[in-house]
Parts: sequence; structure tokens; C-alpha cells
Amino acid sequence: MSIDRTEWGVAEGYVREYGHFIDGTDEPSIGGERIERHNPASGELVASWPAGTITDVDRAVKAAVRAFEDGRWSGLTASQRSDVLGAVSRKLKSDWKRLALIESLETGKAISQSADEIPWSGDMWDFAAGQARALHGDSYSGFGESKLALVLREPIGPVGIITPWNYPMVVLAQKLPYALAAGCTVVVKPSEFTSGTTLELAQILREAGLPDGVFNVVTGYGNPVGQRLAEHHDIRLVSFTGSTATGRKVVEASASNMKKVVLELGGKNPNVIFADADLDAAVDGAIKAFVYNSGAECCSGSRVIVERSIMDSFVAKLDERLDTVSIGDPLDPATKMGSINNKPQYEKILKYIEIGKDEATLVRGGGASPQLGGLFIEPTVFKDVPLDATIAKEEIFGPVIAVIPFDSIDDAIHIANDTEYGLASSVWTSDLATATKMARKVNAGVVWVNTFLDLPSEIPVGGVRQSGYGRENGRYAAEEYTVVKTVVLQDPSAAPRYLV
Ligand code: TXE
Repeated sequence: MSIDRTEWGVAEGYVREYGHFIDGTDEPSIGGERIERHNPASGELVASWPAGTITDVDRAVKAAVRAFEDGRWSGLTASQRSDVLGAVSRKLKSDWKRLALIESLETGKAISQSADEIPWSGDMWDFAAGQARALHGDSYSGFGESKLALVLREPIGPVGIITPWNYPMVVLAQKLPYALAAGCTVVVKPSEFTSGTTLELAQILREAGLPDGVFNVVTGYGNPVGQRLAEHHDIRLVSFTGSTATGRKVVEASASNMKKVVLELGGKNPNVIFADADLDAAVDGAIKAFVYNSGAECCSGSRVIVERSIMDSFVAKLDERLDTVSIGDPLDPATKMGSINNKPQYEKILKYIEIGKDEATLVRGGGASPQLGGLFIEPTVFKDVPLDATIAKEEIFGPVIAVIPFDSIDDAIHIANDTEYGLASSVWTSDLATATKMARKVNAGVVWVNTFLDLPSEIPVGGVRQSGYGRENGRYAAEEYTVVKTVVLQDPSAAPRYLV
């Protein structure tokens, strides 16, 4: 049964209407067009926001530059900044229902998942609040008594953040609080499909005491809004999460003023299961790794690489356990998997499933579930997938896995690394030597052993190869938004003279 929407903060049938958020106020777009968002699980109109223009981006960047230069945020003490971030965290942890509902209405994801994601985002804000005070530089004192060198960490400047539709609040929480902790000001462009919670957050930040102009949101399409932000001369860093193809455009656009870029891109992540693994745990992990968030997960374990001796029992168990995954109404707390987020993504997944049918053996699934009333796709398992198959190479970003056999640990390492990506990986084994060797040899930003999508706020995440560069979360995230400045202090009475 669906939740009571009124009790969760947004009455059924209510259509939320937003403006941009610039310099502390809601503003309409200059240009006037709007984007309507329909719930992908039901087709219901749930919200609308402006289709921003270049002029809107320029206005928001101007506000962010002004707020950065007059020091209304970077000039506060770290403890004052930490207080504001802490207040946001408390709000996200205590008052998450309305945001969770909006997240599910706009993404189609299961409400049980959104109900985790908002407090989880709050935890990142909490960790970043600590980072505001922990950020520090360095000093050198080994040059004799008359000289000292200091290494300062200063905020990099106004930052642009471009986010995708799969985790609107979580991805924002991996970036925004760290940028604010460092003292930066920010312009965010959320996905055109899922901008609601980012705009709701603007109100929370205002109530928490963030000065006007420090956080700005311009909604709209990738081009022109994201493109303009990535090109803008007054933006000093762009943090982007999305596809590798768009990431490349962001890098090209950044050349306009040599801004720093932090990229979290796609993945074709290996999930390697050894014969000595706890089979129940491995099957459960493999299911979560492609069903969670309907597979729209950059870390999704989309290549399941299984030791040949347990292949048949693994696939049989996987098939049996998938019967227990409830798919359907995202607003029913019992639902595990909701709908696909948007039509282009839905069509992309179905196209890959058809390709897979020609390349490998279909174990289960294999199509859409239109009887559920929206963009639903069955969890789909392919086995005996050749290494050069399209479904073994390309990111599908949906509830589809390619199961691939291996014969030895070296074989498993070779297959795991046979990709242009390198975001995340999982290994399931009870042998410490196997775990250690895999952890050292797999090319990925994260290696999970006997667990999956285990992301406490303390630990950094990010990719290698075409999965991007830079890190989110942990102290590394806060450092991304700083520049190092060196100061050399010389006692003038003891200064060496050039001309004498
Ligand atoms: O992503 P885009 P799309 C992957 C996944 C998916 C594919 C396509 O494989 O199937 O990407 O999804 C903004 N300059 N991931 O097309 O285009 C866009 O408006 C600046 C993996 O939705 O990368 C949105 O806000 N910005 C991923 C954001 O970029 C531009 C999450 C991401 O959209 C732009 C999402 C431009 N020229 C998709 N064009 C992950 N790593 O988690 C678009 N955008």
C-alpha cells in the first residue's frame, strides 16, 4: 500500500512550481520556458522548473562571484561555517520525509530507498561540517631561525556543480557541503529531470543561515545551462557527475579559463565471486548491485565474474532469490525496485537487452513491464557472456547484468581490468590472500570485499581511467575545493642581500 502523501508533506495531485534560486531569492527564468516533470512510474505531473538560459547562468555566477569576493562566507571562521553545515545536516536527518517523497516522485525510485538517502546525505553534511574546521595547511621551519614557510589552503573560488538524475540529493551531498566547508561559493545545475530536491535544499540552507549569493541554483538543460557553467570565465572549478561523453565536453569547456575539473563518470564495474565465498551473501550482494536504484548506479556491479566451478549453483540461486524482489509502485514501502528514471534511459536499456539476446544466454527478465503503469523494466540476467560482447563492455545503467565465468585468480584479474572504466569493484571470497591480491590488482577507485555500495562519509570515492578523476567524500573531497598557497616569511634584518 502506498504511503499517505499528505502525511509525508506533499498532497496527492499537488504540482510543485519552482523558480531558479539566485542571490537568495526565487527567480523566474529570463526567457520564460519551463520544464515539466512527470513521475516516471505513473506519468503524473509532479513539478515544473525553469529551462534556464545563458543569461540566468551569468546572473547566478555574478552573485556567486560577489559573495566570494566580499568574504561574506570565506571570511567567516571555520567554526561559523561548520555551524551552518551542521544545522543543514540536522534538518536532513530529522525532517527527511518531504524530501524523500519528492525524490521518489521525481526519480521513480523506491520510497524505502529515498528514506535512506536523505539522512545519508545529512551524514555527509555532518562530516563536511567537521572538515570545515579540520582543513589546514602545513609549515616548514628548517631554513634557519630567520625564516619560516607556510602552506595555506585557501578556497579555490566560485564553483560550478553539475549533477545527474540517479541520486539528486546524494550526489549533491558528495560535493556541495565540501565546497562550502572550504569557503567556496556555488552555482548548481541539477538534472533537468530531477531538480526539485536541490531547490528545496536552497530553502533549508537559507534557514540554516547561509548568506545570500553563496548557494545558487539554475535549472535547465545540459546545453545551454551546464555548458555555460563549464565554460564560464569566473568559475574556478567544475565538479561533474554524469556520463563519460558529457564529462569530455565539460573538460573541453573548462579549457576556456583552465578551471579545475572533478569528474565522477560511468563504470562497467566488476563484481568477482570466488568459489570459496559465502554464496548467500554473494548472491544477495550481486542482486543489490544491479537492482538497487533500478541499476542506475555508477558503482553498479554490472559484470558479475564468477568462478566456473560454482557458476551453475550461483546462477540458479540468483534466479531463485530474484523472485523475492518486489517491483512496482515506488511509494509502497515494500517495493524494492521502482521505475526507470526517464524515457531516453528506458529506451537505452531496452536496446541493450535486445543486443544481449543476440550475444549471450538470457536467464531471466528480458523486457519491459508495461502492466505496472510506467517505465518499468524486469531485472535481466545474461550468462555465458563473451568478453567482447557489447553488454560486457558498455555501461547500460539499468537492471541488467552480464555473468562471465573465470578459471583462476589471474584470469579474474584480467577480466576485471578488461575495461576502459575504473570506478568501483567488489570481490567475494573467504580467503585473505585472494582478497589482498584482488584489492591490489584491480584497477578501480574502490574495491569492496564481501560488501557492496558501502560508503561511509569518511571514505573517498572516485574513479581511475575513463571513470574520471578527483575524489568525493572524506577529507579528500574538502581538499579538492582548495588551492595551496605558499608563504615564505623572512626576518628582514637577517635577509640575504642580492647586491652585496
Ligand atoms: O547523462 P549526462 P544522461 C551515464 C549512464 C546514462 C548516460 C546518459 O550511462 O545512461 O550517462 O545519461 C548535464 N555541458 N550516467 O544523458 O548527459 C545534464 O543536464 C554540461 C552515469 O542523463 O551526462 C545533467 O545535469 N553539462 C552517471 C548532467 O550533465 C551537461 C549518472 C548529467 O547528464 C551537458 C548519470 C553539457 N554539454 C548518467 N550536457 C553517474 N556517473 O552516476 C548534459 N549535461
